[in-house]
Amino acid sequence: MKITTIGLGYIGLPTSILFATHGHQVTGVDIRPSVVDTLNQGLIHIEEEGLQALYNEALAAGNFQASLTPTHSDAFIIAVPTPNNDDRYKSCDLTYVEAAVNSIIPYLEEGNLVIVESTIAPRTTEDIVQPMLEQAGFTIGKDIFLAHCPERVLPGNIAYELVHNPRIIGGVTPACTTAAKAMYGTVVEGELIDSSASEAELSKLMENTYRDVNIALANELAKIGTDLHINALKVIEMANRHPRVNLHSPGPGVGGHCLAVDPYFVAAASPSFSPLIQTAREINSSMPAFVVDATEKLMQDAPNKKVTVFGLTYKGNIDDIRESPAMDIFGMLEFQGYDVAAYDPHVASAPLTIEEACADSSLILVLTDHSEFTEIEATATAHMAIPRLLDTKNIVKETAANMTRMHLGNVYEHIQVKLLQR
Ligand code: SAJ
Repeated sequence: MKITTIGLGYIGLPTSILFATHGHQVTGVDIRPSVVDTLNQGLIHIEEEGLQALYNEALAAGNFQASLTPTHSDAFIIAVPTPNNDDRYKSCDLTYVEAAVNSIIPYLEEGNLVIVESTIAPRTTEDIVQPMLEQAGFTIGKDIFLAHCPERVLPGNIAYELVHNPRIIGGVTPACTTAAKAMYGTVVEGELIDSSASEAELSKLMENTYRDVNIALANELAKIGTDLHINALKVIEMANRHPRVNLHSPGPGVGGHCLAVDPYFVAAASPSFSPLIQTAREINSSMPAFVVDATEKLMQDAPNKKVTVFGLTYKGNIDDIRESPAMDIFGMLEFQGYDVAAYDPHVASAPLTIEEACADSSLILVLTDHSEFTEIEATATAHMAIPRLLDTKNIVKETAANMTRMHLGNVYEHIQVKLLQR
């Protein structure tokens, strides 16, 4: 098949490469000339394990080219970003999706398949994209086939998960589902699940909302434990030994471009019926302030204002700092006048060595669960003003013997003033 992908980001590029390595002729379109140039020089512009090798394969087969404009194709896949609008409920900003749809309309021909892969608010395919195509003169399900097929991959493992995860195929009509299934069936080995576009949209959003709500429950428990002087981490560990309980882990907040974004799309689409989702977002968004509050109370007895942050990314073992609560905490502490040093072996813009970051520090704040933080060498922390550490991700297992180790389950033991007002 001839396939055009609109948007060559974290999802669009791996998806394009996948189809290109399975014998399809793919044109990848992006509005950024630098991305198109880099790709046409044989290099990928995102960091993703194993993807360059697959790209080399696609190029060797002569099956991929990057371009600034679409071309006539059998199928069009839209994989552009959908940020939050700056409105009351942070609704889904469809600017890029609409621009992408408009950009392909001049190239559409009878029999073509249009897939929206971007994460979108519920009902968007039927209420917004379908009318745009109909206005251009096409009958959906007859001369053009339209479906929403959300991806569900985990950054860092995209190449594998694109192939093996079950995939929801949400056609606007049954004929649309059949057409989309035929295309994905050429590359996906996981189950292809028949669905409608609206069900597919809401399912994708609720998968991330499920996780966000559960993390909020764990974060609320950490606050309750701090208030009542009960070790919440111990409570979670014990509760999870019940065969049907799976409490998640508290932390400094929820980051990334999925969990911290998608639940708002549901809430904005149905604000009166989503109080739980909205509250979960509020709880998770309040965690950076909670950690900063704990830090300020711990620092009341410090001889200086130096705090060391371990980890800036939104989760462990990746280099992505988008929507990262660690970055929020870093900024909030600087704003409060602290001298903040960051150590993150995964982030190029954090150049300090661990020794430099820890020198004269009165507190280490562990904000990301990078595996490097499991063991913290005694030599790295030998020159701290006060050897102590607040591990918000409960990842640290070994430190210098004189290090005071705190986590979100027991930080109350180390704070004189009450952390939370009842
Ligand atoms: N986190 C906690 N406590 C926990 C688990 C996670 O605080 O118990 C935090 C993490 O530190 C991080 C955030 O939540 O800040 C999100 O991390 P994540 O690994 O749960 O999710 P993402 O955003 O990297 O990827 C998610 C995945 N969705 C689900 O697991 C339901 C992925 O499968 C989706 O493809 C992706 O969102 C997406 O693109 O939607």
